[in-house]
Amino acid sequence: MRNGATAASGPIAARGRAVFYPPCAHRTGGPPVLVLAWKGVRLSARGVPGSPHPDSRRVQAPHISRETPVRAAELFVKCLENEDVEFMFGIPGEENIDIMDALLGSRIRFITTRHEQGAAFMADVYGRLTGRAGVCISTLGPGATNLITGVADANMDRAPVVAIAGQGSTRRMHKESHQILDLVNLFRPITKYSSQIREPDIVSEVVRKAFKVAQTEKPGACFIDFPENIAEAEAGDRKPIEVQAAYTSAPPDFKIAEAARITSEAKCPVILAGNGVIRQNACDSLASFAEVLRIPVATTFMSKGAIPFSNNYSLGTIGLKSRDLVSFAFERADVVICIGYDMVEYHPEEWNPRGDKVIVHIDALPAEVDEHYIVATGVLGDIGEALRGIAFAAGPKHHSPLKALRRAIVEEWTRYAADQAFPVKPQKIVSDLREALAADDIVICDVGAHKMWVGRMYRTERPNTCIISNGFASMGIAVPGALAAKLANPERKVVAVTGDAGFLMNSQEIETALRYGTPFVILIWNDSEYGLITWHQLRHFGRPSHVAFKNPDFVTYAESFGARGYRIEKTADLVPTLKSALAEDRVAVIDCPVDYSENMKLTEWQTALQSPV
Ligand SMILES: Cc1ncc(C[n+]2csc(CCOP(=O)(O)OP(=O)(O)O)c2C)c(N)n1
Ligand SMILES: [Mg+2]
Repeated sequence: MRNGATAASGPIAARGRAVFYPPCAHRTGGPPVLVLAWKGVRLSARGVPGSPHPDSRRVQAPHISRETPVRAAELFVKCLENEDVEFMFGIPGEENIDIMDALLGSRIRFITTRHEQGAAFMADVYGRLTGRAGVCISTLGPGATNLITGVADANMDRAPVVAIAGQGSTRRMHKESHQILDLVNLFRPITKYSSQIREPDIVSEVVRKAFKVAQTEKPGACFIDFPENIAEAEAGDRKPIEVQAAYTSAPPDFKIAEAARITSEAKCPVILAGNGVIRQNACDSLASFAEVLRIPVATTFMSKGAIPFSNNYSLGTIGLKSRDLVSFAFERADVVICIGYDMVEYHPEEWNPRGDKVIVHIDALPAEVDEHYIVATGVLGDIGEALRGIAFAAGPKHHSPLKALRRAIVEEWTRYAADQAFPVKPQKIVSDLREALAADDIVICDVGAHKMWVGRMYRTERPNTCIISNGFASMGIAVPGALAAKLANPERKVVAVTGDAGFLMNSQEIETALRYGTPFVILIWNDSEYGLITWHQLRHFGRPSHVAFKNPDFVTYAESFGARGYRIEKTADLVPTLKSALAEDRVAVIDCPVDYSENMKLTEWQTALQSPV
């Protein structure tokens, strides 16, 4: 509770100073808002919303009179605007009401979610797609702990995020007190920077630092804890700090020369491209590098689209723990050129089990220490500059022995296009999804067996068109992530691909999406199981253990929100249903039965696989 007052409820909120604000002008013709303050009590009366669109409730900044000192919460919101924050995702609580109130006067669009985890995943995917920090906010205690999974996901997937939590007063933090947790320490292991605003004077520095750290290579999550008594205190005439973007310097010439020499001497080099290539906008440089030097490229799950699959030097995606066709490129290779690669995405032991590969490491930062990743040379700095420099200095390969491998991969990826078996084979779902979507459209994939198939076989032509969480790899990201992707890219189609279990972890955000008028498609792979875990169990023990469950009727469930529901009854319906769903102007849910007997068939096929090169 704040200053002995009860929590704000209903249309009247009490707090503030002795100033009267006239009714505000409206941005979107919404209801009038009257804000009145008197003797430490501020009253705000809001009319009944006239329009169902939540934006209609947004109002322009009340004119703050000269006598009104700026509160720290108002300065905080100004600092967020200074960082060009477009959206904030979250749930209001008692201890963040000063920020919530200050947001009424802001151009920042607030997205009120139905779970803090949803808010954090939205910030996560927004950050990953735009390179600018996604922002999420919760109240203290349970609100903040609900943020944790999404914040950890962003941090490990190198997505810039600034997470904010309201906090109890600093006057009760030294003792046992209702809902108080040491949030700064709780968030420390899952962020790059975690700090509390202990004085109104430091608001601008803390916010600037959080955004700078979150957005600088390697990006990640930052956390700000904002105690309620500091948020409501006066901040005087403090201003936001000027935004100065950090830059990555060019790599040193002698390192470029060393990498060029190793590349020229290599007999059968292969490139492993990671998400850093996409983050640093080096995709075109990667394609030129591969073409000029005639070296094939495999991408990780998180860098799908870093090189177009239609490029003859693309070997598709590597990421399964088991041996796959693309693995033979690494078995054959003497030199592996790792570009923007993070081992959190795919462990080097998987492609360098004997530790005998010559590794060229090209990235913004030095490599993590790992006995399977001993680098011959590290080229640190701007990735595009490094690739251009090495391509200029190195000699091209005359013929890559890996060309036949691409033919085998293309053949495997296209074999299922006409398959009509029902339930639908995973390969066929991936193939139909590709057929229904344009090259620029966006897939947000959840975590499960479906992710293995999408990661392995979904063909991408552009970066950031297939978002897969493969650092933290948390279930539940797809539905909130799709909402954020649609907000960030309103002109593109978005599909959340999810398992039946992951879907129900954050399906409540369908309501959020409908409320904000953000249409996207949710494609549920329905197997009534934690399918990936079944797959692991069958591989290790030959039998499943406690992985089955029953699903609700997903079509009725979708319709109960006001979304559109579709059920796939035969395989031939999938493409037309996807196209109808994509044409909807609201959220559409497709319940697609999947035949996961293909999982173990893939395992058996992979075990018997002979190298085509
Ligand atoms: C939040 C979270 N809990 C548990 C896991 C471990 N896990 C990974 S995949 C998976 C099963 C996913 O099931 P479902 O969503 O139905 O997808 P399917 O594997 O059936 O395609 C589980 C439990 C995880 N990655 N994230
Ligand atoms: Mg499942």
